Amino acid sequence: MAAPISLINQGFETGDLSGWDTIGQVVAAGPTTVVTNNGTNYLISPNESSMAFMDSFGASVSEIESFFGIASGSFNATQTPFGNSSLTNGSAISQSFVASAGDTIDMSWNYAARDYIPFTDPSFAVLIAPDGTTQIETLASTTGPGLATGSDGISGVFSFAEELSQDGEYTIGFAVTNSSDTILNATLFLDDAAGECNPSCNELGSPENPLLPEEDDTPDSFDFSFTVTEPSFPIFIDPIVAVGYDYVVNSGPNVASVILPEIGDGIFDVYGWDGSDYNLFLGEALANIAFDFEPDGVSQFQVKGIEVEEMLDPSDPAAFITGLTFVEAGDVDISQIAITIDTDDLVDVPAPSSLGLLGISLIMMRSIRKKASISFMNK
Ligand SMILES: [Ca+2]
Ligand SMILES: [Ca+2]
Repeated sequence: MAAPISLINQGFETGDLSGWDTIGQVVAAGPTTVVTNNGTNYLISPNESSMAFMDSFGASVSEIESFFGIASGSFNATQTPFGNSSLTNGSAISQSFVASAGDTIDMSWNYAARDYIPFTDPSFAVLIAPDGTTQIETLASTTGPGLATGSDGISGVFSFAEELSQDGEYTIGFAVTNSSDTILNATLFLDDAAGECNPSCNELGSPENPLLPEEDDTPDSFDFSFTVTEPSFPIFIDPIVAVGYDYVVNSGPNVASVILPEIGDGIFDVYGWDGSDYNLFLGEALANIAFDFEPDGVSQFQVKGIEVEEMLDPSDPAAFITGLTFVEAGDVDISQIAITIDTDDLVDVPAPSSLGLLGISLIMMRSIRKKASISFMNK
């Protein structure tokens, strides 16, 4: 049976690092203040009473690679495509465990840089599968890759969560490193779950860390699949901006409420499906306030009323982040389909279109052509 993996001392509540292997500067700690180069203080708090506190010194990067049993140069290889300077020293922690395919592993992390750009000082998650396949993910650094905190920045609490695909012994680990030099060490905090969040808890599906569409998306529809465990807790999804959206649950529980973002005047019109079109006006929704559907929820609805002037360059990756709650728990597959306006008609009522983003670029081309023909006629 697939299940969440429980690591030994996963929450560091023994008050020490028992169950874990470490190299470099790693300790179990209670609430900890990190003072950055510019004098900012970040107070990091554990979940319950203790967490792992990693400082980026005490071992060379090649020693850390040996510690994980991975090839020399593996960490730098994740940074050089971004033009970042070489990694120098740091610390790491790991634990091996036996998993079955389908099991999940989850650790909370929070990164704080003491250094400034261009010193990137990245932090990493490492996951080594039974067949030796090694995943090295950059969690955060001052510049990216990973979450870019900026100089002296902090990431806030994230979850590193993976579904495991193999049977056998895995190793999970984390590392934090300096780049270019060996001073102004970066910090990485680990725990089994988020403690007091500083500056925020960026759980997947939160407004700060919304679910992103699946990679094989068609341009006119953003498709999301996820599991609802707490139906009344909003899950936020983030497609590219448009002027309105249709939301269609392809499978899974009905939507109980929707939370729309602060875009334009922050007032939106919500329409229900009458069996052939979105003709049922359900009411006005205000930004950041949950709009509730009927008790059974709805499997599809439409949001209109995003101002025409908010229709920016379609290549602008501005976001329309939508929060959703559901009537019950379950796996959800939902599409968010862009609505476009034909600006040639100069009407202020959005017209639904299945063309989506493609439609926006076609409309832009058409209006350019129209301008050209007007200037021809004016000659
Ligand atoms: Ca803990
Ligand atoms: Ca540094």
